Amino acid sequence: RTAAVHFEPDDQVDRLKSEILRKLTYSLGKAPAAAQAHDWLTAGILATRDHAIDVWQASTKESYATGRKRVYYLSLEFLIGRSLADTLNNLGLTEPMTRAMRELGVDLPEIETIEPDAALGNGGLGRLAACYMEAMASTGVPALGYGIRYDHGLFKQGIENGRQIERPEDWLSFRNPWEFERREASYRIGFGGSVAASGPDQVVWTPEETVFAVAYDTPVVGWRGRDSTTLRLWRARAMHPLSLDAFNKGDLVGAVAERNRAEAISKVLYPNDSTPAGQELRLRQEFFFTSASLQDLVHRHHRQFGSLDNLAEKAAIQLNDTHPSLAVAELMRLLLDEHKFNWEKAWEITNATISYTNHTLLPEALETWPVALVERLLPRHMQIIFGINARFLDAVRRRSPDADLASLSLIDEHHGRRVRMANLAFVGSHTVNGVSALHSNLMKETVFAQLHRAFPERITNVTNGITPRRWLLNANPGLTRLLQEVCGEAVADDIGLVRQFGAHADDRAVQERLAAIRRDNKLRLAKVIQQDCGVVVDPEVLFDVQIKRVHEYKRQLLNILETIALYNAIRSEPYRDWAPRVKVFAGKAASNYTTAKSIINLINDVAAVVNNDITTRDRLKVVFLPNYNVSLAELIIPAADLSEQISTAGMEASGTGNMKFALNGAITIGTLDGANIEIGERVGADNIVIFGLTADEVEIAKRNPRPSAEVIRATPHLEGVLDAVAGGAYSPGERDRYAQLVEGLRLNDWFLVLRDFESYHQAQRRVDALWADRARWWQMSVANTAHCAWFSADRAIGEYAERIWHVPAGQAARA
Ligand code: DL6
Repeated sequence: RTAAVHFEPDDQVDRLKSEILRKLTYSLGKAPAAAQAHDWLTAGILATRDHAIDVWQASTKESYATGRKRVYYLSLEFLIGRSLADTLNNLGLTEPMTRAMRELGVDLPEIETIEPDAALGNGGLGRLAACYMEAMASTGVPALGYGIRYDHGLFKQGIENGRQIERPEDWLSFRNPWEFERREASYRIGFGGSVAASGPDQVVWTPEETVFAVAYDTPVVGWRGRDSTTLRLWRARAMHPLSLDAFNKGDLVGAVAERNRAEAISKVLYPNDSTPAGQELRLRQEFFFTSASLQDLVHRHHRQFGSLDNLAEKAAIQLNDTHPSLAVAELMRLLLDEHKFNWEKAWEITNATISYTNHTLLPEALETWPVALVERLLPRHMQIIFGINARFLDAVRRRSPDADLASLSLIDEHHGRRVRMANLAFVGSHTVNGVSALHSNLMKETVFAQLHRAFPERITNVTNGITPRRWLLNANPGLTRLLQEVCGEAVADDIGLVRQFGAHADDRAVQERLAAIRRDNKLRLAKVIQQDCGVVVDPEVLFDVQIKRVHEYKRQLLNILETIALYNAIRSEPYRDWAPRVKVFAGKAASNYTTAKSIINLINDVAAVVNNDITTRDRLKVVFLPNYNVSLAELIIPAADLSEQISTAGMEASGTGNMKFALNGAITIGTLDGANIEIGERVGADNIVIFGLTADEVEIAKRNPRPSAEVIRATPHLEGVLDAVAGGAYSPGERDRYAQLVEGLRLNDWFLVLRDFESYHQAQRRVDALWADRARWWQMSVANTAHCAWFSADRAIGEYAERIWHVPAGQAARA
């Protein structure tokens, strides 16, 4: 198939100009002379969207005409970021649009920066979902992504006096020009009420409360505009938005009470990462979007094929983590109660249609809900879950009488009765995957050990991937140009071609080009650092970067403590040839996560001391960039020399930032955790800096913890660093600010910050030495870029398509 952009290049600019002007005039009602920057942006988006629609409609028409199997990707989070630059790039319209805007007196790159980030996610899990929507569009896998259209995405982070403060995010304040409201696609979502038998094997659920889910659709165009997927996000609306009765009686609050309660469901994204929120509203959100999505896909399937018997042949439902686990019970309900299947057939269809991705093994992040709450909110679903559990445990008991039924059960009886959402998803799915090789193995050995024994074929691995369009082509145009010169233009179509870059690792000219490209990227970042942190940094120094959610297991604390040790060392030997560095941090902490917020505070306090110290001025700077989001990542990653991936081994399921950095040529300093291991395998042990305990050693260390005092005694400099922090050396205005943080480490080094300190410190000295030998550094950088194409989301989607969904990828299928 040819791209949707089919007019001649010479006509393109004129045509786009007139399209923009038409949008400005007739959609926004603005004359060019009166148009503000955001008007031009909206007109540009609307003009671009028209091109996206051409692709979208062709894709949809084709997938209906051929009756191809479709993927339904259910995710509570889609961390999209900005869309204009990406869409233009995928449509091949970046250049003509830039020229068209220029001829209209508008600087496209400048107005692109005022597009708000769609931050409908917390971190890796949500960003992965966004990458996969684009990769499915790029590889021709027909797909719909289902989620929630939150009015307010992830909070905006401000830093005041070194502390994180949260402000509401408001991405819809200038409306969202990408989306289409689909009033006709609205479904009733019930909560509460009662369940009654209405005949033999027939059950009727009468909810006490009903809200509407209304669909909002956005096209996601793939590379070269060949195909498009659809992102369908649900907004909650009240059945009765206004009670006139109450209003007429003067009860203004009561008049809109139902509306407020209903709309609260899609009001805000929960700002938690790796910790389940206990609130009832969260469970309402989960059921709301799951039910709407399943009703929608069942309805569409029925309309297209006239029967649900072949649902599994034509639909693959992927659960992105356990948030949509209720899909298992909801699909059963729809099949049993609305389509009158018997239990066995309904279960066969459900199991053959659903698959589940696990994204964390952290016990505190594994979702469970009190049985009493589920029973009150979703009485019919609770019955179905009990029904699934009884049949499942019976079957296991028959097969293996000595099986550990208590840990297999969908109900945890230990902490009050709670529904284990991971067990529900596992039992209801035909395939369950982890997101890196290590993580998938750990699933089999730890959290899912018993379930794995019961279903030894069910767990598989699909290592995560990232879209090279956003994270290389768009984010790093300098490197992309170089790669195209060296590996051929086609590298944009086939990222695998970057492996040819490896042959040029020793080429001096290539190394010089790389250094110049990196320097330009660092200059761009340095400007933002100066603007946002008031700190001047030199683009010649090593940019050492840790950007991600702030969490104890990700160990920003290890990084900042080692930074203090380095600071002390530089101060005591100022004339040694230290590798000058800037330590760049960015990341948000969940609003209720006190320790993570304290770590942010500490980083900023250390920055204040270090950056004002004349002795270390040219050697060390520390900056914390506020409000980390997708757009900031796009700026920072191409400017990084060193990528910090230092989680406690066994705790980071995969990581995806690690892949973005490596593909852009940064060197990883990291533990043998998540996908770091696979990055190491691909780039080679000489081109990555590994330190710390392995996952197995971490397990042993946790079972036989060494007293912290002993570890500290055995670790040079650590005592001094901890004493200084605890004693207020970095918080002179509030001396005991970090007393608890340090005391916590001394009492229980759960994340092995102290245990891994020395190994990390030594690894950083290896980095110093490598940086001093710049030719070696650029060799390593080339090797990283050349061997990381495997981390493309296209590869990951190819694996899902072939091994889990059994959908042929479009281009191959049509060839
Ligand atoms: O799989 C995407 C991403 C991984 O790369 C990270 O390693 C992992 O921490 C993250 N998991 C979550 C889990 N949250 N919950 N629940 O965000 O997934």
